Amino acid sequence: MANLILILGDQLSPNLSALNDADPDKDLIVMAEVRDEASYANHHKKKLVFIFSAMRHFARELESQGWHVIYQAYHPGNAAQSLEQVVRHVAREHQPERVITTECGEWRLHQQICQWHKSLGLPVEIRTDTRFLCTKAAFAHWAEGKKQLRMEFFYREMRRKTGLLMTEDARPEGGDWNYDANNRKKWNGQPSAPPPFLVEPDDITRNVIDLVNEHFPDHFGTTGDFCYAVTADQARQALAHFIDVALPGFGDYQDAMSDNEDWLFHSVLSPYLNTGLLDPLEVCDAAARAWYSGQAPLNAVEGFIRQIIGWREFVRGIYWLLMPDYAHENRLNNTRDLPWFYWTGETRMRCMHRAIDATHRNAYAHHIQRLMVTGNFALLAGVRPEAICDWYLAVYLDAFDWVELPNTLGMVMHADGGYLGSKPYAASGKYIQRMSDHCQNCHYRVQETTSERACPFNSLYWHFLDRHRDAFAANPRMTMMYRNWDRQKPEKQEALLARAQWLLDNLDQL
Ligand code: FAD
Ligand code: DLZ
Repeated sequence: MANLILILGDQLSPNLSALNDADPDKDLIVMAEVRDEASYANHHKKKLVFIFSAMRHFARELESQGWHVIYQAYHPGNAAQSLEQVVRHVAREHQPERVITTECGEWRLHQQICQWHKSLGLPVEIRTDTRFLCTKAAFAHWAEGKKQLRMEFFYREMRRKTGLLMTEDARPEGGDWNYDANNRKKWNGQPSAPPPFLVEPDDITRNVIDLVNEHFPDHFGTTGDFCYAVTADQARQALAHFIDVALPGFGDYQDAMSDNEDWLFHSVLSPYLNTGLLDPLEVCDAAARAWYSGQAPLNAVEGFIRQIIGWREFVRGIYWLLMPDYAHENRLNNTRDLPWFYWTGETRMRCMHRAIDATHRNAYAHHIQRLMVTGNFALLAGVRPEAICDWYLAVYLDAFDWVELPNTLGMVMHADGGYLGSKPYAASGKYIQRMSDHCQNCHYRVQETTSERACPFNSLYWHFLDRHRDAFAANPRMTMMYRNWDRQKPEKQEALLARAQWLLDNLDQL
């Protein structure tokens, strides 16, 4: 036996670097469903089903290509309940020369794997994850010496590097790098929201659903109506479906929210990208082709590609550049616990209820729900970054530390001082009213600020600005907000702060 190749649950790619130069006749692949990985967060039941089922399908595919795969299916009675224990058992039995793996996506696990050579008494080779456009080293090089790291400039580098939406003389197609200003329409029901892409669970998935229901009954969410892709072929069909039916509206309605529609014009491809079922360049190429063939407008295609080669790569770069200290940042000194309704959805705030309810049913909420509803509320309420990060890591199908942490701690909570945005995304109920129809169905009144039925986001927004004056008053992008606050009469300010304080003291009753 030559090498033991460990493939993790989010490394389901045939071109994984750990498989480079491997020999199916000699080398052994190990994959394992283990309690330690399944239980370190309160993972949504659908996330567990998705990862276990996709792992099982991938293992079967490797076997059909002639690989020798040792696969541990989850069982609470398994002797090995961590990846290290599984690798140790297999290594004892098969005596490999070394262990090979691709760098993982979490600091926690990465630190463990870096120590395995000691506990296993074997060399452990950790290879670069080539499924990203920008390696950790390349990002660190780009960041070096810069006063500020801004996604927009990083994104332009990635456009140049990939040639995506670039003219032959190296200029951005259409003349501009970014068409975001066109991407802020409210959705009023027209054009109608495209149907989601659904996959009927096969025997493998049905078995995993039973397993998760039996062994993880207390985890968040439900396994009911599981309809996600679990193979690369199915994920490619999901991509084709998105390009055909949703991409044309993606740009216009990217920031819109609806009281009735869960998915709107979003791609729902992040789980497949993050587990390796889809390759980011393949996805971006498909979108770019849709523009060149006239199937989708430039604001949609550019916006979509920016999310993938811009934001997705940028947050990963930030994560590896700043960990492990990054996870403990709390620059706004927040101390509040997460309100309980994040787990139950039982709140009379309609936008929060709808976002949490969708999350509970689907293990999915789109970006604006995550950023401007559940995220915005946690920011305004001063929730501890660790508490809200744990929630986001648990509840979404696509959640892995490298992408969840910077989005939550950085973009939403501004706990890192501003790597992900030059000002916090704090907003009052007006924003939610402008971008959705939630407020029409809400117990609270978005036009009111200090009454008993006033939308909680309103006074909490002013309270947030007031209590963080020292941190933000000098920020040129926030001058107008502070001017608006200062213009209000002292009695009004007092009433707003009193209402906000009552809300903060009674968060669980909202
Ligand atoms: P679309 O709207 O269709 O976007 C296309 C693709 O762009 C996505 O599939 C995703 O791969 C990428 N993308 C878009 N925005 C981002 C972003 N900000 N960061 C990284 N990639 C992005 N995304 C995750 O993949 N995993 C997470 O754990 C995660 N946690 C988040 C937590 C918070 C608080 C916020 C505000 C955002 C988070 N995001 C996360 C980013 C974004 O919300 C999701 O990528 C997106 O909602 C996934 O749905 P979609 O595939 O339909 O995306
Ligand atoms: C998230 C997750 C879960 C729930 N279960 C497993 C598992 O049983 N086996 C495995 O190899 N990986 C799992 N993962 C993913 C890891 O916890 C971890 O997030 C990623 O491998 C980091 O790259």
